[in-house]
Amino acid sequence: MDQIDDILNQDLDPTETREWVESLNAVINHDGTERAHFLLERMVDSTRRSGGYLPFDPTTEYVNTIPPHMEARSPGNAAIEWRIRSLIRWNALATVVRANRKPGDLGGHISSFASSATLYDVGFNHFWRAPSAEHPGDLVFHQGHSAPGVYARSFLEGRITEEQLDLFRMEVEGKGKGLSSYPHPYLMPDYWQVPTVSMGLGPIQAIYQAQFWKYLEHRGLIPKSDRKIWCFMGDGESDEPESLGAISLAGREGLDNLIFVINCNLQRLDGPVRGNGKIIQELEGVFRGAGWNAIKVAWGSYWDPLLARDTTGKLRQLMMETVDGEYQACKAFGGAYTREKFFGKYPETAALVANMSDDDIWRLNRGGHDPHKVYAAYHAAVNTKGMPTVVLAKTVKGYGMGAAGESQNPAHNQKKMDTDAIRAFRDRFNIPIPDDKLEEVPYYHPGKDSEEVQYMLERRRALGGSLPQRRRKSDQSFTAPSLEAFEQITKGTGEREISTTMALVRGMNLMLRDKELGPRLVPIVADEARTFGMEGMFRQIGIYAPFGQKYRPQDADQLLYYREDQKGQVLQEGISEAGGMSAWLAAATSYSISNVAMLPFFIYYSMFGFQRIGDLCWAAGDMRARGFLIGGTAGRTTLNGEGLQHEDGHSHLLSGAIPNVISYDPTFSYELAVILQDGTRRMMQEQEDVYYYITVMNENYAHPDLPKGSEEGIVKGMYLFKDGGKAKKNETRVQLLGSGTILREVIAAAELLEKDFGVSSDIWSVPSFSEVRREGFDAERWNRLHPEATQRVPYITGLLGERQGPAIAATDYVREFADQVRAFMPDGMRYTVLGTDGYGRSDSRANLRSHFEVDRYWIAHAALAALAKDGKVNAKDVSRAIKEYKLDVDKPNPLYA
Ligand SMILES: Cc1ncc(C[n+]2csc(CCOP(=O)(O)OP(=O)(O)O)c2C)c(N)n1
Ligand SMILES: [Mg+2]
Repeated sequence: MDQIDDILNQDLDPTETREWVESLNAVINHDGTERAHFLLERMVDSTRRSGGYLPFDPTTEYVNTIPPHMEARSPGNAAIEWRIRSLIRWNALATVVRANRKPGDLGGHISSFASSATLYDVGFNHFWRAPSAEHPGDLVFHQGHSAPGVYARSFLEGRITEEQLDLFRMEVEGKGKGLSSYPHPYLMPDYWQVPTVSMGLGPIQAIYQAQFWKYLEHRGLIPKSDRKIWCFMGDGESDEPESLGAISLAGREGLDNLIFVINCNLQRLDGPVRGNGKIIQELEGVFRGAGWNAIKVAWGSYWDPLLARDTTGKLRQLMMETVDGEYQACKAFGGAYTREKFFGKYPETAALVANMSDDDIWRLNRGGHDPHKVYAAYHAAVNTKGMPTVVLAKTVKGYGMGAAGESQNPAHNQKKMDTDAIRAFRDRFNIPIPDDKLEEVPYYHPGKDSEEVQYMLERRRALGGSLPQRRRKSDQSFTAPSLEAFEQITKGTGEREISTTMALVRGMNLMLRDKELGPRLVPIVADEARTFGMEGMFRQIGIYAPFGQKYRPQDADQLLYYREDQKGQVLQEGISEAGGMSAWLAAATSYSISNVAMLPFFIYYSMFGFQRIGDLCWAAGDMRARGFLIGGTAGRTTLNGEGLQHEDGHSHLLSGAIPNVISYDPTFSYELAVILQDGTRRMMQEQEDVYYYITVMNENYAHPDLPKGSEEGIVKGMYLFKDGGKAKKNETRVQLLGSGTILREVIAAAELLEKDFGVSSDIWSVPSFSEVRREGFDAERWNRLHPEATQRVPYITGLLGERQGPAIAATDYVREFADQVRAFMPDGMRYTVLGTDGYGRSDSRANLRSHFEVDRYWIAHAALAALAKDGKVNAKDVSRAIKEYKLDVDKPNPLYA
């Protein structure tokens, strides 16, 4: 940077410089700025060609990007809008302060919204369209901590009652009327559309939403429109890798339906965001470099005359030199301080404010608090073509809170205000609350017929209705294909060996053939389509490319060539699981956000799913996403050669923790078919707000036919795969349970037990230990609450109730996974769980299964050990198994190995 500054700041011949600048000004006046820009680019090109080193300077002066004479003027009534904004500010503050006076330590935030009130108001009053017959509606990602301000607006609009404001953060007591702490569609399904409070998730989702809207347009699923996505975020939030990690995609794909508004109040939770630098400049450089249109809104209108009088350029220089920590101090300490420490630095700048009072200096506002500047920026943003826009608005954290928080380091968590601070706030915003009522901090509503409310309502009517609002169901439902349509994968494969991954791809292909549903499928990959054998889809349905394929692909003469297409159906998101997941989220919530139900499949390495992008998966539940997440190459020992970082033995524990995720670990292709069919029915036909996590494996083996009548059990998560028949008297019997590929080891263990020890088995396939556990606890809870009613029998208890012997479960997941159902084992039935606890490593599947003690021998041995404990066989039999199966009893526990 120093080098750039040196080069740019050296002036060998100021007179010559002035002449050039004058010529340029002449061009600007005569032919406009675009012509001037053209000439400059030509000159830069010419210098470069002569070998000149021209460093790229990604930033511009520290002033507003839009000069005053280019500002679009707001058609609104500025005075009424100020009144409305003040009322909203007051009610937001009252909501939080009152909540904090209640028992329960409810918390809440004032200072984030205090800094962004104008940024929201201008949007609500003039830009954001609700869905209506005329328009599909914009989508706004609100900064999570600004929620009280959004509620306060809805209160004035009459959508939220005073009683509800008093139930802020009291969603249990509120029984459906409470207001959630932050935007949560799960808890307020008619209101919030997107959850944002986990920093970074809003911005990355917004980018992929914008991409997905273009995708829907290109594929002809929605008409082209000028609808926009507005994403608000904090300047501190921009440090999250998710916030900025995908911005180059938006630039590359020219997402002009996307607008970021970054509330640059220069502070985060603990203190300054860039005390020793300037966050706005930094972000400007980053976004411009990524192909965005960056609009800085640093200074409010009161600065315009000063800047106009800054003929020496000293004020601009000072603005550039001053760091954010100092800017923050100016707002904290007031006009006199600012005169001395800021303007006082140079005689020229001191002179500029010599005739102004300290109060006048204090009133020199920041751009983000000036509705005119904000309007102009938004106006430019919505009219920008071919690129996304970021509005970098400079604001004051805790604006209006005075000594109670304004520009103070601890402002973020300030939620209590004493009566003096509240009085000052009331006076500053002119709220008609009498002194004797101040103590209560009452809400203030000017009445439905007041000028303010009428104005607000008229504005919202003109923009299609109130916001936020969320659609619960899409108008169109789809009939899921019947199970017969999946015949190719419900039928056994005979001798042929395939993996469940291949079965899944076949299943998707069968669904793609469905005339109605097929076009709604959205296959999503993060550069792993070949890993999962999906490359056939490249040619067949094409890879989405917003500008089409501009080159002849290297493999063009092959059948399955790499075909990119503007109408492509596959979303290839490159090596970004967060990107793939965000795209999936956009598709999975399209039923709500665009009234176009889609059925996304995101297929990824299971290890890089819930573990790596778990917070997005959690947000997916919050958003009531519907779709399939497919954890490929799953299982700690099934993905054999890849080793510790790749071998997943726990993603099911993570997915199982998300309430509306239905998880399965199927073994056979027919199980997968039943799950796909049922999932499609629930999500696309019944429009249930659930999503599916299915693990599929890359081990090839033969698959049997769908056993008659097993469909219901598969869906419930457990069914009898092989009945050992009616147990004879004195027969030794075990119950063997398993899922995924390890079920095959379980089946083999049953043969060993029969052959070597005369022990017979009933074999249970348990495609979802997680669902079986949920049902079990649900029944148990119900029974506890209804002690005198006929008691419910948990599903698994019922299945195993009449059966004999100890039960042994083995899976390719950690023990906890199969252990989930322990509580529901019939009384007296011993339960042993084998699993793959410990770090994975690379080796053959056989060696890994031996290492983790989940192969047929270890399972047979565990069964005998359990039988011995039950007194059904002797300890000697167990020793014989150890010897015959060559089990190393001294090997370390794989958990610690
Ligand atoms: C992922 C995540 N980490 C931490 C937090 C806790 N947190 C909430 S607000 C905040 C500071 C936000 O600062 P900024 O983004 O600048 O927003 P502002 O309130 O200043 O507008 C933090 C750290 C969070 N919500 N999400
Ligand atoms: Mg901030």
